Amino acid sequence: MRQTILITGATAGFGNACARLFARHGWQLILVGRRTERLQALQQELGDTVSATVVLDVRNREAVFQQLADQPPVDVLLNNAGLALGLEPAWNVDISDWDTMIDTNIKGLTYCTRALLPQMVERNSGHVVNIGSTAGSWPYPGGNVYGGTKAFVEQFSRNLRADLHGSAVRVSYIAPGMAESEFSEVRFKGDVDKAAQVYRGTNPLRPEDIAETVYWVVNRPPHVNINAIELMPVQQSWNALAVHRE
Ligand code: NDP
Ligand code: 8X3
Repeated sequence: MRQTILITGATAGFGNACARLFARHGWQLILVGRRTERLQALQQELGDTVSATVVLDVRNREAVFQQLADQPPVDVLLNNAGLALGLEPAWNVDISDWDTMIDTNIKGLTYCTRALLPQMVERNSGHVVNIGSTAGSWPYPGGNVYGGTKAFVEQFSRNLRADLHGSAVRVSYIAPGMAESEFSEVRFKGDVDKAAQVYRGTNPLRPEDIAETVYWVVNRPPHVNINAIELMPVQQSWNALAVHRE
């Protein structure tokens, strides 16, 4: 029987690349996102590998529980929907940007997990894959709440595993570094020139690289749980700790 993956944030970037890759491998897809026309276009392109498209804002708790409860059991939940907003220092940020990141990256991800986990536990089968970020482990100026939300995702993933101890349900955390997608356009609120500067002169990760990683993680034998993976473009690494001198 064909396996089913539910992908949040399927309308762009990593989620879109995952939809295409899993479709190529014969999986059934349930595609979630806010942009109806993009979901419809993807469904048209991928044909009957798409079992359903769900127009859903993951921040809306009631809608998440209502709409995901209507879906058939899934083998994989890919919690990918998320965003960064702004790169301002903490004392300058627009507080509503912090709310949006917390509501999406933390609360939305927990709602989707809570909505789908019971059927996985009941069937003693399933896999939750959470997309975090290197920003969850490695701080940078302006990363403030975005990095904080991704640190939450990592620790939440580990704690889920603790809750699921003794069951066959798997949980994995994937932390990509710099990847070219709509991410920076969203972060800089539509400023495409500023977004392009992020990737200028580099060979960043592509959404397809993340899709390959997700596909590998969920296709390990059932007795193997990949706890966490961090990946970066070769051109990205760390800098020395900052020291301010008088
Ligand atoms: P994109 O901006 O290209 O895609 C983000 C996706 O999330 C879109 O499909 C968007 O769909 C969806 N989304 C955003 N908010 C909501 C919401 N409230 N409800 C439902 N869906 C939502 O970014 P990426 O593909 O790059 O990012 C995917 C994930 O990877 C994010 O969690 C991001 O934080 C993380 N990440 C990105 C990195 C990068 O450098 N690009 C690196 C590390 C992690 P729609 O607008 O239609 O709702
Ligand atoms: C996205 C990667 O470095 O822009 O999570 O935070 S970074």
